[in-house]
Amino acid sequence: MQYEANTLENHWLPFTSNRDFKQEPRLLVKGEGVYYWNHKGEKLLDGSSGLFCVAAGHARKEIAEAVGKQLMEMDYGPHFQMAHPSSFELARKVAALTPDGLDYIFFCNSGSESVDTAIKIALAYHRARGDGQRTRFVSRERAYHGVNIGGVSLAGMVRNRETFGAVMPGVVHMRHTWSPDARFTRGQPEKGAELADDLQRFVDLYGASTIAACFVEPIAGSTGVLVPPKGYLDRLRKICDMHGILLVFDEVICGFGRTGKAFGAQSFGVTPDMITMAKALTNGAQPMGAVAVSDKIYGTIVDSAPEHAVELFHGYTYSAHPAACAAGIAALNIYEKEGLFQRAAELSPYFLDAVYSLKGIPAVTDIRGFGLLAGIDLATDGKPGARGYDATKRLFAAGLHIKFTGDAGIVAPPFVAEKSHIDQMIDILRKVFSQY
Ligand code: PXG
Repeated sequence: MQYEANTLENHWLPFTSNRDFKQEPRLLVKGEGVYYWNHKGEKLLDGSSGLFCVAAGHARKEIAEAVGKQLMEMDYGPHFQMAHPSSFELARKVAALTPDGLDYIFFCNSGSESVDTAIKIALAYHRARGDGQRTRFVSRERAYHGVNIGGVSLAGMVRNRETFGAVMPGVVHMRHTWSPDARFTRGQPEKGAELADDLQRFVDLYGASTIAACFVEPIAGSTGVLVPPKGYLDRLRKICDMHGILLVFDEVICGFGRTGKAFGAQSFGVTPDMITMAKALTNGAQPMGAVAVSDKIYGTIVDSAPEHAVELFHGYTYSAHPAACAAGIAALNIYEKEGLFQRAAELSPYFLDAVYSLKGIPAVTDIRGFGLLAGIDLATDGKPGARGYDATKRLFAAGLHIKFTGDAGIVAPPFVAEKSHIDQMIDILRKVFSQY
């Protein structure tokens, strides 16, 4: 196949310096296992599981076949006031993985949609209880909750917010949990649980009766893998419980084994009221997101509506798309059959040893890690993000795909990676980072 340069013009790439890209395109044309191939036929290791979604490795035949079969059987069916059986099967499988009591699954098409869906469910829940004045949301600095209006308002990344203004009113941000004192901590930092008291301060300032929900990623992924300090999530849970505030975990990256258990909620032993998820739900093979909702929230909203009435005025044309459900079922079957969450847990110490061996390279200023997820900070050079972008390109040229946000590289290998793949990834990282 020919990949002509002049065919690159019309696609406006997301989160990309389009002008620079078109000068020096990086096209991925094939994926298999832990590898990609680019348009020049060069093989690259996938050190970020695509964008943290391809947990079981690329080109899984079982998923491709299930999607193909579903499309031939029924390509599309409406989901408003009717359904197809596979969405119930997938919901049952997801609910079996979520913590006890989070048994209802609302499907959408991406992580961003799952966040905006959870915002709306939180508002609907309080309204159904006659508590409709709870419209304020608490989030956190350095959070990433997708790019839709709700998620951008919750997010704590300046570049994602500044162009779009204060679009959703009534969002306040707790401090993030990164601390210079905890640099190079492996796993959860000992100190910092008291940062959760920021939530209590908002209660004291605004009144609990105005706050609908508190959103956090158990591990803030996109902004460089900020692992929660010991006791931090427990403390958020306690403050939420004291004041009737819903706790939402955004597990779009953490979910489906990345932390060594099905969800971060289980790894950190804290159960939220809702979990947002996407990415590895289908192993990245079809676009899909979901929100797992507590029995209490589901029951309150559904039971408060008159009989025969729609209970929640929300949903998407492609909610629970049959092809996505087929991919989800096949992906979860692979995770179970191959024990991949367990494998992630078992591989984690080796992976973290390897990543932390990069400490000592002058340009590496911090490393954080948990499960099969690690963030590596590079010293800023010139403008923030310039070195991260440069590193992305150098790594790509050296045969490794790593996603950088700003100057933080996020390493998240597929769970099927062998130790030898981890070694190769670290060798390339060491070589490239040592050039700075
Ligand atoms: N919440 C979290 C915690 C995420 O990490 C989303 C929501 C949005 O998901 P969608 O499917 O709408 O993209 C995400 C997505 C990065 C990077 O550079 C992270 C994501 C996506 C793309 C790049 O770290 N996370």
